[in-house]
Amino acid sequence: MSVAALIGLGGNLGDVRVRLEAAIDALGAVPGIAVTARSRFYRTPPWGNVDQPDFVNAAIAVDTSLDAHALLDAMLSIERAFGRVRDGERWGPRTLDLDLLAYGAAVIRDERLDVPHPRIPERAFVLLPLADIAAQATLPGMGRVADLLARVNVAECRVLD
Ligand code: A4P
Ligand code: MG
Repeated sequence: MSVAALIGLGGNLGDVRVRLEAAIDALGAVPGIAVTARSRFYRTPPWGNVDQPDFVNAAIAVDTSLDAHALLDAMLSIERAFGRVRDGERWGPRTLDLDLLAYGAAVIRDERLDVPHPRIPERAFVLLPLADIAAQATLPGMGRVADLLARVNVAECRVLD
């Protein structure tokens, strides 16, 4: 059985776009993960801790035979492989951040996973790329991506060509 999942990608240190492309390829190479759609790349102002460089963000859709925790493990090992350094600063600069935004229609709240990712509705940097690939998708408990996007400020976000 395969499940359609949505993954957000971001980073703001080094050549982020090249790294995001490579991370998407690496995800697609994992047995049990097939990339089915990818968004454009966006330059976005930092959210949370604003005293850091702009981010590049994107989103992909995958079909996966992995359960949600195994998918998270694959994402975390790709983050590590691409050199993310966790210095404990929440919302601080990072080379690569992969968030599991949605896993089918599942609602998961345990010590390792919060799905749908709880901060999606307040984040233009997630919703803008997500709308490229899943505008009509309904996130459990949150609503339709296009409706959520209409409620956030995207003024300072730019598509990269
Ligand atoms: N975890 C729980 N739920 C999930 C999920 N749905 N997806 C757990 C991924 N991980 C999930 O993650 C810590 C732990 O969260 C994981 O080991 C997993 O078990 P983390 O990535 O180290 O935490 P974090 O990223 O430092 O914190 P947080 O709150 O997840 O930050 P975000 O949400 O990743 O935000 N501004 C712009 N413009 N663009 C960005 O991409 N990103 C951040 C980071 C801040 N500001 C940004 C951006
Ligand atoms: Mg994260």
